[in-house]
Amino acid sequence: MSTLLIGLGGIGSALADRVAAQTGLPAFAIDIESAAQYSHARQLCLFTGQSLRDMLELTPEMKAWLPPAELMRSEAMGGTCQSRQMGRAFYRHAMVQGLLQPLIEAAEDPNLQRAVIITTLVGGTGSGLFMHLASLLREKAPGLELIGEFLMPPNFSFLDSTAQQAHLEANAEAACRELSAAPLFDARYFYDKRLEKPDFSYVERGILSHF
Ligand SMILES: Nc1nc2c(ncn2[C@@H]2O[C@H](COP(=O)(O)OP(=O)(O)O)[C@@H](O)[C@H]2O)c(=O)[nH]1
Ligand SMILES: [Mg+2]
Repeated sequence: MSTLLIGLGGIGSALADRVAAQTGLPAFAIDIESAAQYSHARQLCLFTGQSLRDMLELTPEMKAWLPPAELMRSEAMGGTCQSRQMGRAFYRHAMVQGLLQPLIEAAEDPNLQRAVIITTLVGGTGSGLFMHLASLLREKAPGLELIGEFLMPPNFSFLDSTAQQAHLEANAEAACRELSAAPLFDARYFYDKRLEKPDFSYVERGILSHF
């Protein structure tokens, strides 16, 4: 079956790259900035050098749903800082700038039958934009089968900060509510490991076992 892998965020991108290396499948790695060099996946970076404030000037419709607090967080920290709204802002901006065109072209290939989106639901990037990306794929390729390979909060029990843990749970819950409101995916969840460090090789093996 003709399949495209799409990794979102840092962990999703790394996993998509490793699965692509072992299967030979085409893959995209979508993240805010280029944090790593991938051997197989094509990288699409959503950060264009503009601050969130500049992005808002270019795409003012985002003001309707982007809270001012996210602007301050962005100025202080960069990235999406575990904020799903920031992930969504980067996605909207990238769409307006045409940055996702290579992915749209790959999705529109009439021979493509399936897209597998690999992401954690706990952060800001993948969790914030995966539903928007799925809607886009549905629009561009209505017959495409969509599979979600999702990492859930228990995978991150190694994080010692309670504040960070709270974000993980809230983000995953919000993402799951969106999923149940618009069930675009045949979803598979990875949640049953108590990891002592960020080693997601069991997820990689799990995804590979689905092919
Ligand atoms: N301590 C630690 N935390 C990590 C590591 N990788 C990911 N995380 C945590 O896992 C969350 C999700 O990771 P990531 O894939 O980057 O999410 P996204 O890019 O926002 O979609 C991050 O917000 C971090 O809290 C790591 O190597 N070490
Ligand atoms: Mg990240």
